[in-house]
Amino acid sequence: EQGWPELHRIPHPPRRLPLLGDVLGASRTKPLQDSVRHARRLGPIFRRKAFNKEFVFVWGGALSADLADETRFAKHVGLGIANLRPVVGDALFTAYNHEPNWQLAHDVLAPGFSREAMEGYHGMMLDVAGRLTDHWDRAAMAGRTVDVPGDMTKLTLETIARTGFGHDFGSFERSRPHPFVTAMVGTLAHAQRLNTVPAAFLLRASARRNEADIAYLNRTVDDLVRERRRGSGGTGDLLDRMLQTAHPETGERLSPENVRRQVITFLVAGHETTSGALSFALYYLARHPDVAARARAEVDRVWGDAELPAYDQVAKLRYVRRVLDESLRLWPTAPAFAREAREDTVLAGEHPMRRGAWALVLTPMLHRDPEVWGADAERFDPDRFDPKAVRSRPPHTFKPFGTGARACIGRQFALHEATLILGLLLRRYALRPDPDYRLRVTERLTLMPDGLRLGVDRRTEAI
Ligand code: MNH
Repeated sequence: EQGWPELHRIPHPPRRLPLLGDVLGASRTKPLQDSVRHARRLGPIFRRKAFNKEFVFVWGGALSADLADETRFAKHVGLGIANLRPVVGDALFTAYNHEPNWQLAHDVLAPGFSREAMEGYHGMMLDVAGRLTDHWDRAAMAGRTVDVPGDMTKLTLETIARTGFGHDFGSFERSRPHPFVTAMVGTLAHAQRLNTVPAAFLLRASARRNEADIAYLNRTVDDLVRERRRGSGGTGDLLDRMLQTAHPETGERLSPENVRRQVITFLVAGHETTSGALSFALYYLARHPDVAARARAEVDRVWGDAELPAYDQVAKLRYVRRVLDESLRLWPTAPAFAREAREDTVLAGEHPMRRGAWALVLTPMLHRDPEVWGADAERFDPDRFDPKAVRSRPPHTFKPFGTGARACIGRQFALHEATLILGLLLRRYALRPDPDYRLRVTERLTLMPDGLRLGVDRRTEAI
């Protein structure tokens, strides 16, 4: 029963393959969307069996809100995240709650996401955005469509590399993704595969490639750190904090091995999910010209004819932010997080759990719970995030950034960057969707709209 004394009361799919559980029936490359399909049939809490283990999934609003209670539950490092431990060990994202390096790194790096720090990144974000718009201007001129996820990935990788580490990957000068991105995608896909492929020998080739990918990530980061140590330091960015800042109370510092793991973590966590969020938002903006027109009118009004927005002018794009929130509601690009019981407890007064028992919160389904979001939960509607509508919903029912002490440290960074970019793009271009495109979502732990291309035209009407 694995920590759930009344597991038998939790529904599960029909078991056609008693030994392998549900796995072989599952889509190997789209485990999340496969779970979503089960969720729709089985209800707000259900279980699946894989490799003879039971995994409990939760998505009902009331159950998920109960799991957000930090006095009884905490982050669980399992499944996809645990599979990344060989890459990034006890760095922030993958640390177990009890590992001392979590608190140390959290306290040292949190000031890197303060308002003052963010204000310092703003100018660099604008510089990187300029490389994107140069690229899109050329496409517009030539009448070529743009590769949305590809370009958003270049943008967000350059942004975190530049603001966090003073590094330039030169993504926009390349026709193919930077090898760092290829290696990163490789390790994420391998981590996902470990959950869906039933026997290690089937993964021998993938595991070998994974070793090479990890070695490449390590090498890239070691070079970057060496360069910084040789030079006179950066501008007080994340890397400076990692290398120079001692813990305010204990005086402790991050070890070189830990710095390497943190740098990889931030380069990966700091761009992959934001890239997906921007891509989904652009998909919806292109599909909903009324929404795009309203958002564009807001940008014109708030930014006026200033050539580039000031830091404060980004958070004032309230409607653009709602477009982003609504995109993250339907496609939260980090689509699940796990919670474990700190002590023996009863989930939502119904399901006893022993200390250490855990469940996976399926965010895309939590964000579609009809009891929270209404019968039209599948419909894209940014007005769901106007302040009155937000106040009318129960707490802990919108969780694209996770929850509690281990929630996303980069949330403000991602929101500032994404709102800024959407504002700049809306102001500069009209978006032309391909009428034949049907949304396909690829998975490599994170979500991304596959093959999304858009036509872009420079706007001609007066601002
Ligand atoms: Mn982010 C944790 C989603 C952008 C760095 N992030 C999380 C979690 C979610 C998440 C969900 C919690 C996972 C869990 O409970 O197991 N993050 C996102 C999304 C975006 C995002 C949807 C963009 C949109 N994240 C960013 C950016 C950075 C970043 C940008 C860095 C600049 N995230 C992190 C780190 C953690 C994290 C680091 C781990 C925090 C911790 O455990 O202390």
